[in-house]
This record gives sequence, C-alpha cells and structure tokens, in this order.
Amino acid sequence: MSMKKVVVEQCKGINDLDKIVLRVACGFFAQVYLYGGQVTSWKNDHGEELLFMSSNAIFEPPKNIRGGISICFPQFSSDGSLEQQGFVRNKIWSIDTDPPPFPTNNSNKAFVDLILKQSEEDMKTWPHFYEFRLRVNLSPSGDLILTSRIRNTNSNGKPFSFNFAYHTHFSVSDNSYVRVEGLETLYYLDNLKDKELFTDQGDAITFESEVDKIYVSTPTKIAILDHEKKQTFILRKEGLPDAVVWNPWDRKAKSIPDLGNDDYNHMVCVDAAAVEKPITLKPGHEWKGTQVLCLVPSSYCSD
Ligand code: TA6
Repeated sequence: MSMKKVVVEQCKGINDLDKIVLRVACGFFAQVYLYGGQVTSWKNDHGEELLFMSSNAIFEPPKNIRGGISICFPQFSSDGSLEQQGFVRNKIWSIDTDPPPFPTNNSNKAFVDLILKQSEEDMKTWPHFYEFRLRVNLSPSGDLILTSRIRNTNSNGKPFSFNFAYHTHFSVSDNSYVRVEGLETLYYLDNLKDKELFTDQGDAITFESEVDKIYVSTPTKIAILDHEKKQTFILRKEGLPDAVVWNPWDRKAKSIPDLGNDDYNHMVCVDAAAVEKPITLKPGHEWKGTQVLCLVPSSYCSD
C-alpha cells in the first residue's frame, strides 16, 4: 500500500495557469492558483470536493475565477472606486522564496507562501506600496488555513486603509438542507436593502431566496451545516470582525455569466471579512488576517 505523504508541488492547471498542489498523509488535498492567489479546490480523504467552483468559471486573466476562495483586497463589494472586490484576485502572484520567519508547527509542512506587491497599473487607481503575503496551509488533519499578512511599504509616510474578505464558496448538497449557525441575532448590513442595518431574531440562517448580508462584529467561529451530506464546515477567523453571507438565488444567478444557472443551489458563500470598518495601516506596519476551515461530521444530522 503506498504510504500517503505530504506533497507540495507546482504544476500547470487549466489554461496552463500555474498552480500549487498540497496533499497531506490523511488524504486531504488542496490547490491554489498563482493567478489570484486563489484556492480553487479542497478535497477530503475520499476525494470529495468541499469548495464550490462555478460550472462556467473562466480561468483566464483578467477575469476572476468564480469559486473557491477569492482574495478580496483592498476593496470588498462595489463601494469604492476600484473594481468590485479589489484587484489582487486578478493578478499573478509569485511564490515567496524568502518569507520572513512565520511559525508553523514542525509536523505541518504542507504549505506554500505566495507574495504580491503593487504594480504600476494598480498604482494608478490605488497609489500605495504594499507587500501581501499569503500562506495556504493544509494541516495534518486536513484543515485549510489561509493567513494573509499585509504590510504598508509606503516610503512617503502615508497610511492606507482597506477592506478585506476571504470570499469563500462552500460546496453544498442543496441549499434547502443548509443552515449557518453562529450569526443569530447579530446586526447585519443588507446589501439588498441599500446596506441598511438590521437584526434577525431567528435562529440559524437558512436559504429560501437571495441573501447578501454583511454581519458585523461577529464571533470567531461560524458553522455551515449540510444535513444531506451529514457534514459541517467550521470556519474560524482572526483579525476579521465581519462575516458576509451570500447566495445569488435563481434570478441573480441568471444575470451572472460565469455562474451556471443552477449552481446557486449547490453553493453558499460565507466570507471571513473586514468590511464595515476599513483597516488602516501606517507605513511599516503589518496586518494579519486568518481563516481556518475544518470539516466535521454533523452531530446535528440525526437520522
Ligand atoms: O458577497 C458579497 C458580494 O459582494 C455580493 O454582493 C456579490 O457581488 C458577491 O460578493 C459576488 O461577488 P463576485 O465579485 O465574486 O461576483
């Protein structure tokens, strides 16, 4: 029997785009494209895909890849002057061959460090120097850990402010079996009602129509339960106070060319984010934001 081992290898993906494949001994797998620094796949030890990828996803710059985990920086949603979710998901990242020391427990070698710095083009719309280091890490038990470290390297003494999101598309059996726990009774900005502030007294979030809510000041742990698959995603976050919950539902889905018409039923976005209040960084300072995804069997799903 072949001993499964830790694998970190660079290879070619769709349209010959470079990607890094991570595999750990327990059989979990993940892959991240240098284009966008985007995780496009996370599979369990049975090879089942845990992240949603649009059936119409376009793997061709400058169009962002619709699915997996989009890195949204320096903007999220369409408030500011930049393109909707910022520009870093439309850039080719590099492998960081000289990362500053960043502790990882010594058994955990299935990771890759990517880096992106400002480009001439970006400077026209966002005139700041930055270093964005992204570590994609698959723990020995298969947890998917994304750590972003963003440093302001302006030499003109100017601080900069930004919004951020790990725009995470979970693959689900069918939205009628899905509920999100951990955000009950919290305040949220409703993107479908001019970002007005609301709160629901209900219990878990369920999906019967389009949902586009920015929950503010949320707990560090959120659960996404799939009753049909009898599994739960646990999302843990640090440095990211908000959580965005999005499902386009049928009508909006039809208006999104790179989203299959029926795809909305098999996806839910829950994004660890900093949206309500921008993060401000002084030159020389660094911000860190982490999202950890783990998969657990659902005790909730009693037969
Ligand atoms: O989830 C928040 C949101 O900004 C929604 O308003 C919707 O636009 C979604 O993200 C999709 O964004 P994307 O840029 O991935 O098409």
